[in-house]
Amino acid sequence: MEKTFLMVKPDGVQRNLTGEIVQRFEKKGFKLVGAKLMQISNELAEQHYGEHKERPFFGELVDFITSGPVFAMVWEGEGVILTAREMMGKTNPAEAAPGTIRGDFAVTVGKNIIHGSDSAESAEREIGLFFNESELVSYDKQDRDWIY
Ligand code: DAT
Ligand code: MG
Repeated sequence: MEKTFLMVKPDGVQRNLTGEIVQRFEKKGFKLVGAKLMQISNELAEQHYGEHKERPFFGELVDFITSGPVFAMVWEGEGVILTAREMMGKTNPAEAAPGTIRGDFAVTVGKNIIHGSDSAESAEREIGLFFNESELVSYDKQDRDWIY
C-alpha cells in the first residue's frame, strides 16, 4: 500500500493544530503507521529541503523548520501521496482553497503549517530520512472493509 510522509511544522504544533490535522487524515480513511514529535537538526533540515538549496528563501526555511518541534508522520492508503497534497492545499496559503489545511489555517507561505511528500520518490526518500524501519508499524485496522 502507498505511503507518504507528512509533518506538522513548528507553527502548526505551536498553534495547537496537530490533533486537528491528524483527525483530518484519520477521518478521510487513511491509516497512521508512524508518528513522533521531534526537534529537527540543521543537518536533517538541509537534507530534507535539499531541492531548495539554491532558492533565496532556503536559509529562512531551515531556520523556520528547526525553530521548534515538528510532528512527523507516515500515512498509508490508496493514492495517499496525491490526496494528502490536495487536502493540504496550495503551497501559498493565500491561494489555497477553503477546506484545505493551508486554506483554513494559514496566511503566509513562510508559515504554511504542514509538509507533505510531492511524489512516490520524495515519499520514499523522506520516510527514510525521518523514520527507522522499526518505527513504522504494520497492522490491520477494523475499518478497512468499510473504506475499500
Ligand atoms: P510544498 O511545501 O507545498 O511542497 P515547496 O516544496 O515548493 O512547497 O517549498 C517548500 C517550502 O518552502 C514551502 O512549504 C514553504 C517554503 N517556500 C516555498 N516557496 C517560498 C517562497 N517563495 N518564499 C518563502 N518560502 C517559500
Ligand atoms: Mg515540497
